[in-house]
Amino acid sequence: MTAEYTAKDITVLEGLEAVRKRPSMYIGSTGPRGLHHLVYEVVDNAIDEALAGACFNVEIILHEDQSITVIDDGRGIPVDIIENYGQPAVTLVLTRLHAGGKFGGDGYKVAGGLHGVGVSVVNALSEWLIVEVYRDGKIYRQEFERGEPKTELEILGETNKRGTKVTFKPDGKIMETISVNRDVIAQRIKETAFLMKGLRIKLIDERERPPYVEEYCFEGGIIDFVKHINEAKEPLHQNIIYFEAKNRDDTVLEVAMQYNEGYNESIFTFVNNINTQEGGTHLSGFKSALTRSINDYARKKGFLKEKDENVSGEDVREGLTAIISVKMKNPQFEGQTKMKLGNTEVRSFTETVVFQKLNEFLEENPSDARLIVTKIINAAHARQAARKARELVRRKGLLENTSLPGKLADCVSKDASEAEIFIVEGDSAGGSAKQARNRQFQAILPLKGKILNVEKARINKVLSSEEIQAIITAVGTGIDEDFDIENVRYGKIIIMSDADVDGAHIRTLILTFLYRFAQELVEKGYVYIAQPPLYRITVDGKDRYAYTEEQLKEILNSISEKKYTIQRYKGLGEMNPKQLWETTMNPETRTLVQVTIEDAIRADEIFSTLMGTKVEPRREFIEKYAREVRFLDI
Ligand code: 28F
Repeated sequence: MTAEYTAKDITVLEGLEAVRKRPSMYIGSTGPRGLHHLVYEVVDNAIDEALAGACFNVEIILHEDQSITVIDDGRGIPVDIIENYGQPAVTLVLTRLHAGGKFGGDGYKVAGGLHGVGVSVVNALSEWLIVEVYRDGKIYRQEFERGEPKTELEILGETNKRGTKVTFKPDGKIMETISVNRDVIAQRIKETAFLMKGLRIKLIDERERPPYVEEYCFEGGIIDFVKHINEAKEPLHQNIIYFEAKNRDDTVLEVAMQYNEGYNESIFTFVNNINTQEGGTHLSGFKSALTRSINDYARKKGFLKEKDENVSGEDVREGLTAIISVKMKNPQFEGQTKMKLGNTEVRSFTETVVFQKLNEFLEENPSDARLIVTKIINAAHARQAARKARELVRRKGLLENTSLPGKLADCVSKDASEAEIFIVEGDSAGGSAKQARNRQFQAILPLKGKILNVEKARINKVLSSEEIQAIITAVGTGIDEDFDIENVRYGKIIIMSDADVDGAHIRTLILTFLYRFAQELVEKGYVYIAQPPLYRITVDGKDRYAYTEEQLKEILNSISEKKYTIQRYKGLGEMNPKQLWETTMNPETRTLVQVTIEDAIRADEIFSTLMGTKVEPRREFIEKYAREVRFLDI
């Protein structure tokens, strides 16, 4: 045996141990996010088979014992013995780190972000895993424990099926939680189904009686995706613009787009079904083609009169919903989170295709074209007006830190890492909060009732709202193009509103504003929601607080014989400063819910549904989520 062989062997052993020792290096975290990564890793392998054109059905089953099964009807992981290793390919795939590409696996490979670490990582982090392969008329099976083979690869019998089935139970010794959130999985599966036209993906949750079953299959692909996003909005034109093209390297580009009556841009880009959240060459190619095509058309048809009059990139994207999906052999991912496509050839390919096909669409659909161009020219005019308004505001010093709003009760500390601001609904609650706070590090900004609904207004209108100006000035970062996180004055921006429907509305309005105009604050975890209690229960002269109806029941059960009084808080204003401090503001005793953007699409959906102009989807949403609205966690 050569020294080299021994060395290789050791590396492999270390590989699997390394995964168990430092799981976060491979799956990001051992919390819920990491757990879902394990599921995606296995699902993505099935989706890769579909990308290769070899699989049409995928099934995901969440079992009662918290194990998870994924089945596809692809070619089945190869089982032949690999030379030099003396083991079946499937065993190597499950026990070697990054074995995926090593044995000449071709076709599309998912390799972005945290995905594509390889199913061996899932195996290493599973209490047990069973793989079954249906291939060449036979059923193959092998079992593993914590990444190590417990059986040889055995032939169980015969079958006329094809495909791969993996069942695994995440290791509770490593993962903080092993209970998969069905909605999180469903959201992602749905997205994948949109991107893989015609692929049937079934989700079964056996942890419920009777089991919950949902099937996702979209014959329209990304056209259905755009329809879905625009469902809660008012489409500007009937026809969804769609095109598809393939280049010499077999790179497939698909674009679907439709304008709506709103003002926000919702462009989502994907490479091999991975959401490229930082964009990249496909996005920049699309943007420049869109701007060029619209300007050319608008000039040619006399919408733009002056020779040097142009609409800007921002103008042509106002109210645009678009999906750009690229499927390609060797994607290069760049950027901070490896979610930006780097391949330069994709830029020119996308730009050429989009320019040509968009020109065709505009020529062939003159009534849609007129609606679109008119909207864009309105946007350009509004933007010029907004620029003037902003300059005016800037000149007044309102976007800078020079003059803080009069009603802000600022804190003593100027250190953003300890300072926090409570944005409070109403003057009376504001008064209580001012008395309750620790003025060393807690600032209070009382707002007068409802703030402007920014989903329905353009930026100049937004900026002219007094309440919005107060928030901007107090927080210090500026907004939109002027946004700079360096200038943030507080490390925590805490929205404190009543625990009722009105309070939820105000909270959502503030969140919408922050999400649209200071997204980085949300992304970087600066934004929190205070959790005031619903009830105060007094027993033996001592106060206890219930934050949910369940907690109230628990407390009432636990004190069954004793005399008690109960107060239902209808608003923050009903609490005295001491109670407000104890329950909602004191860092030692309060709970805050951090607002995170897990998924820009979901957030966009929620905001459009809650804030948009259409009444019906909004009512449906509120009915569906009425109970959760209190903890709206986007
Ligand atoms: C339940 C999750 O993992 N499905 C998979 C295949 C198919 C092939 C493959 C997978 C070859 C040796 C690298 C078959 N025939 N579902 C899955 N289906 N992996 S994973 O090949 C892996 C490469 O090592 C496959 C021909 N080519 C590829």
